[in-house]
Amino acid sequence: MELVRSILEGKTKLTKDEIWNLSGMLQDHYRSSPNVLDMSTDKVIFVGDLHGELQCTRAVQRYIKKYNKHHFVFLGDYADRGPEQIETFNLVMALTLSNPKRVTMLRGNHESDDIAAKYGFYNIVTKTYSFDVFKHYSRVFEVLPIAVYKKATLFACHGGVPEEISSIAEIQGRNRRHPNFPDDVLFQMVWNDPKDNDYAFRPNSRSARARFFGKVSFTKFMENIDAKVMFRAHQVFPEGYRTFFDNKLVSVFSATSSSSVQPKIVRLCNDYTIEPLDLI
Ligand SMILES: [Mn+2]
Repeated sequence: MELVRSILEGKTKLTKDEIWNLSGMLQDHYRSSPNVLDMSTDKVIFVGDLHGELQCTRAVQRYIKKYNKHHFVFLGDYADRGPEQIETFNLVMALTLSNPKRVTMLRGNHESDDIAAKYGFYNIVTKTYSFDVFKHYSRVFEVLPIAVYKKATLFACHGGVPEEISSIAEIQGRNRRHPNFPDDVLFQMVWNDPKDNDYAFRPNSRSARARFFGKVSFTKFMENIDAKVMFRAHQVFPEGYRTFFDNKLVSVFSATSSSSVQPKIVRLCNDYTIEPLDLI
C-alpha cells in the first residue's frame, strides 16, 4: 500500500513493476465481483468520463476527501484522448484501492483492447513501457464491474439501457471477462445513448451494435428492475451534465475535452434531485 499512498501524494512516474503491482491489486479487488454491484447507500457521487485528464482526476480526489461520508462511483473511460492517460488510470486505481468500501471503478467502452488501440492508450503505454504493460491494464479492463444498483433507488453504468433485458439477474448472467465486448448486452450497456423521444430503441451511428434508447425502453427497464433514477456518462455536454426523461436519467462528463466542457461530477440528493459539482 506504500505504492498506493505515493500515487495519492503525487507520484506519477511508475516503473513496469509498480504498474504490474498496482494493476494486480486492482484485479484481485474485482476478479470475483458480479457484473452489477449492490450499493448499500444512496449517499453517492458519480464521476463521468476522465479521458486522461489528470487535473480533473485530482479534483475528484479532493472531493473524495471532502465528502467523506459519500460513496464515489467512477463510470468508466479513464484513458484515451487526453494528455495524461497512464497517470489518470493509475490514480483512479489508487483511489479505488485506498477507499475500497467507498470508491467503485466501473468499466466504460474505452476499457477495451480494440478501442484503446484506436484512441491512444495502447500507443502511449507500448511506447512508454511495453506490450506487457498494456496487457496489465487490459486485464484490469476485463475485471471491472459494469454497473451499480440499489434496489428501489438507482442504477448506473457507462452507456445505458440494453435491449431485451428485464432484470438484474439477466445482466449478472453475462460474461464480462474478455478484453473486448463480445457480449451484446454488456456492449450496449457501455455504448448506448439516451434520446428524449417516445420510442424504444433506434440504431446509433456510433456503432452497428449500439442503440439509442428512448423513453419507452427507459421507463420499462426502470420499472422492471425497480429503480427511480439512472446515472450514466459517455456523452460530451458543454455544461458537464444533462438530464433526460423528466430528470430520471442523469448524464455526467468529468473532463474538459480540450476546453469544450465545464467538467462536473453529480451528487444524488435526498429527494432524487441532483447537485452538480464543478471540477475546475
Ligand atoms: Mn464512452
